[in-house]
Amino acid sequence: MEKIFFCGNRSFTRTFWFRYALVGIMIFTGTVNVWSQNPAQDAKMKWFREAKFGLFIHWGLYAVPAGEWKGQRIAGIGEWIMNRAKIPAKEYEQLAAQFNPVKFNADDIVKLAEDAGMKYIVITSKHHDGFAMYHSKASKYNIVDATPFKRDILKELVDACAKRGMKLGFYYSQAQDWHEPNGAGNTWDFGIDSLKNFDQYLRDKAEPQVEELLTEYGPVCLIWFDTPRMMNKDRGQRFVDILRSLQPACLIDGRLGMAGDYRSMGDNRIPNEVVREDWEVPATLNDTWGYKSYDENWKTPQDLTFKLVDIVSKGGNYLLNVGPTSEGIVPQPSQDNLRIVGRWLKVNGESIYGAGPTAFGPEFGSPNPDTTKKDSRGNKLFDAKTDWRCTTKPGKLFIHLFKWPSGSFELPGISGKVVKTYFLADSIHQPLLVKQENNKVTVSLPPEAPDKMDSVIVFEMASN
Ligand code: FHN
Repeated sequence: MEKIFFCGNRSFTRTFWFRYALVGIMIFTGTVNVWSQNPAQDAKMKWFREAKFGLFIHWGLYAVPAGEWKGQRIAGIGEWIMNRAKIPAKEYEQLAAQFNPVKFNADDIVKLAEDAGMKYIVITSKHHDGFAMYHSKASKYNIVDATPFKRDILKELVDACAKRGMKLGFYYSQAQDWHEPNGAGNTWDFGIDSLKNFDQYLRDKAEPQVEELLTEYGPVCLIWFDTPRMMNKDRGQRFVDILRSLQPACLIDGRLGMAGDYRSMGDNRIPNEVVREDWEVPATLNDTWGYKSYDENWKTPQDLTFKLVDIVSKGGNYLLNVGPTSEGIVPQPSQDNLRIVGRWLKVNGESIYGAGPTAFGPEFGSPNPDTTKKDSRGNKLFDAKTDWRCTTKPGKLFIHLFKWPSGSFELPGISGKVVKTYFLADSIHQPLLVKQENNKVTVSLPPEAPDKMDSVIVFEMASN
């Protein structure tokens, strides 16, 4: 029978700890940090694996109604208002005449991403409503030809990103297009999707528009396809061919309808444990992507910091969204909360950018013993623990403490020799008092957490 070890109020078997100790040894020596595939793919994924944190921008005509239609608040996410309120395409189209975001300043947005510590931006070039936020030749339904604003905001963002060394990618709704009779999704004007000539829509609009994005806007770091309704292998492959021929370095997300360069998790869905491949979680700051004037359900900076660390410790990237208003302003709470995370990252960025996942695992929690219980989506329950997380770099463990322990912190399952321990925020790296015995390290801690959001302790490990 296996011996049981206790940690806090949980118990683990010897095999369990042995498994994590082994993983730990590999990370300390730098042999695993990214999910090695093949050298060409590794080179292509390099910036993404380093970046870890990106800014998503959902911006379009839906910012004008901002969640209300004809005096009624429309339930659900703001950019879906056309669908939720079943607004006829001819009526929704008229929003373009009111779209005049004179306060938009590309440099301010890129600066916000930079202040937040984000390394890439992905903006909606065309969402499901079919409206292009750039000067498209394939469809006059675009920001330059159809609005009084007449400015190509993607061009402005390209220039602002180039100035600040920020990577830029484009969200493109390849399948749903509620403005087009043959696009997927608009059943209230154009009837059921299965009777549409979907390939004609793809050939006339979606494929030419993706070509435009890849030829007129310089190097594009990724195309973020979404909701692959009606997509099949042939249709997906046509987009892959366009991308590979025009910009082979451009990444494809996980929602094209066939394999991309990385996996896109569900919206706001952080996996329970480490996922050993390239992945990203798209997430909201409140409960909508496109601006809704009355959605004030903001996540706190503490929560955002925890989520960022949680995601990195599981091997992924965090793509966090803002929804600018119809004037082109990012809501103040979004700006404030992102900048607080950015200030934490300025001090603790070494533990995030280019960092690998945890060397442990038990800190995430464990599946609920009652396997018959399910969450609202039908998934088995997981009892998550949130006291601490671990991110790694060769030779270093970064222990993120979210709940400050009294007196000391115990880290079981370490087989290598700890040579130095200090707070990452401490510029002189003053050593902390450490005791190491029987694969367990105990660090003595001051009474108060140096950082209320997340105090990071660095463990430097001996190379053998
Ligand atoms: O339907 C869209 C939604 O509007 C939003 O763009 C999100 C972002 O991940 N993607 C789809 C739903 O998953």
